[in-house]
Amino acid sequence: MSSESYKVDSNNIPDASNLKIGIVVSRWNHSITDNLLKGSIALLESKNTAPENIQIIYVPGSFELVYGCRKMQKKGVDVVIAIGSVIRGETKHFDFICNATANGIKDLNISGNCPVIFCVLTDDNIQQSIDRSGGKFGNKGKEAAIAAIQMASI
Ligand code: DLZ
Repeated sequence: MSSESYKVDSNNIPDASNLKIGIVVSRWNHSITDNLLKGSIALLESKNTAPENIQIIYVPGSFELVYGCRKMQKKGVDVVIAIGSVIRGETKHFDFICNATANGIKDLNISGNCPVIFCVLTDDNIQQSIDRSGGKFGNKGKEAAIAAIQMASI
């Protein structure tokens, strides 16, 4: 049985013209994270977020997203989106990076002053990442931006 994804009614996403959004982007697998970033920005702008209200920080890899997001939470934004792409290799590095990043971002949601959205692809191969960053399974950056608007509007 496949999982039941949550379908968003795009007419039902709140207006985002008053929101300040922080986006932290990992440079590792940058062709993927660039497309995720483009998806997020396009969605935010379609909901009227002004470009000057979108702050972007780049970090070297997904492991550094937690620190970058913690910095971003202190910049007075309403919500932070963490964008990364981890692709499984031959060693356990994948598991360490994924676990540390997910747990770190979870901790920021508990202790920080604004929500942090988890837009980190954790794929077995590059094709899965391409499919989810503007390919046949859509753009998870866009979905993350929708989640960001919803969380900031709570
Ligand atoms: C080292 C590493 C590896 C092997 N793979 C990835 C990856 O697939 N995606 C990613 O975002 N980062 C990777 N990194 C880099 C780590 O996230 C981190 O930047 C370094 O270990 C330095 O702390």
